[in-house]
Amino acid sequence: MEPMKKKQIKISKFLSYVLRHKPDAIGLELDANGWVSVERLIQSANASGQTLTRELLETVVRTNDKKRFAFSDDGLKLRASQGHSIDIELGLKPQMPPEYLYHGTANRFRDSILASGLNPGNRKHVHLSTDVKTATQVGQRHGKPIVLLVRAAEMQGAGYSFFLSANGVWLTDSVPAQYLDLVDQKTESLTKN
Ligand code: HQG
Repeated sequence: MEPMKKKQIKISKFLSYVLRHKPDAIGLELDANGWVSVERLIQSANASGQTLTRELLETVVRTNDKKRFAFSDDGLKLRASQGHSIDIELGLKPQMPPEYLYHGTANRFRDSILASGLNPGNRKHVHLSTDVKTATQVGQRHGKPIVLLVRAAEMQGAGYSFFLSANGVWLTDSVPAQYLDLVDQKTESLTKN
């Protein structure tokens, strides 16, 4: 990989850590909606040993493969668009989800999930994708991937809320097992839960 790309990935990981999980690791505090001042972020990053300039930050935000971070409209603040473990309020309005959404996970979690549903773990929300391919990539991060289909529109009809993050990830608080089906990835057919 080119050194420049490597540097950008390192900064993206640094930003994910600070903006989603541990701002206090570099002496920062997020506001109630997860924003941090760009100026203070740059200062704190440099003080903690992570070289960061406004230009580098703009490049990382603009070229990020999953568009993980977003500037405020005035350009003065930055936040992660989803994936937080700390208690912030993204302020998203509930939206009608597509009929089906997908969740990629590891095969070893299958029995537990089919018995007790999807819970957000350390994060604020369960993360869902609009397609099987993306879900498979998410699942691969944890081991041998499997994909679950979430009957999202049915769930929404039963009173559950869904939110669409600024970078296209669907979020919900939890998914009861009754709304899940296993996707057989060879045939992409469904195996009834
Ligand atoms: C699992 C990445 C056992 C769940 C991705 C998942 C995503 C259960 C793990 C974003 C369970 C939590 C989030 C249950 C859920 N029993 N295991 N009842 N309920 N789990 O990393 O969705 O690159 O917190 O299946 O693309 O994998 O970081 O969540 O495997 O959008 O931007 O508990 O992170 O984006 O793992 O990933 P995670 P996730 P970034």
